Amino acid sequence: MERTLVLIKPDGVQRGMVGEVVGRFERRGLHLVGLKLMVVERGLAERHYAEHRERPFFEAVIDFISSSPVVAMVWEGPNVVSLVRSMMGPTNPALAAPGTIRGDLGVDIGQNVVHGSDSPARADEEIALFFGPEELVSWERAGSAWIYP
Ligand code: IDP
Ligand code: MG
Repeated sequence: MERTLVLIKPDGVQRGMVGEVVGRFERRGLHLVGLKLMVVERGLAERHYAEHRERPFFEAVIDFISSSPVVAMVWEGPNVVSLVRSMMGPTNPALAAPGTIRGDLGVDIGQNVVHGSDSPARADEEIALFFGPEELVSWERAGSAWIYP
């Protein structure tokens, strides 16, 4: 069973989109194993976005993700990494299809509502950055056999 890190970014929290975003993953049948509201301090932001250190937008991304609280979540399910990425839509909401989170809720490439890990290996690293093992809960969701046969 795969896991992925999802962040509802500061714009999503400030705009009252927490329930909207969480509800989409719940309705899809994904399994929630971790969730918290938190402020991302700059050190964590820089580790999280380390792959973009040389990019021109790096400072702006660090400023933005640390500017206001985020909701950090871990979701579990078969192929959950790519499934969440397809539900998010592409990085630039202007190119995201209606029906995706970014295509329905965003217009700006910086303020694009959500983050989702881009590979299972990266997901494991990002989950370890944002959550201690004691914060992740193993539980059985009622009716899960009707989602994952
Ligand atoms: P992703 O969030 O779809 O995985 P990445 O390429 O990993 O996209 O970029 C990380 C974040 O950096 C994006 O979600 C977006 O907020 C921001 N970003 C990416 N490219 C640009 C850009 O060209 N201008 C401004 N911000 C960008
Ligand atoms: Mg990325």
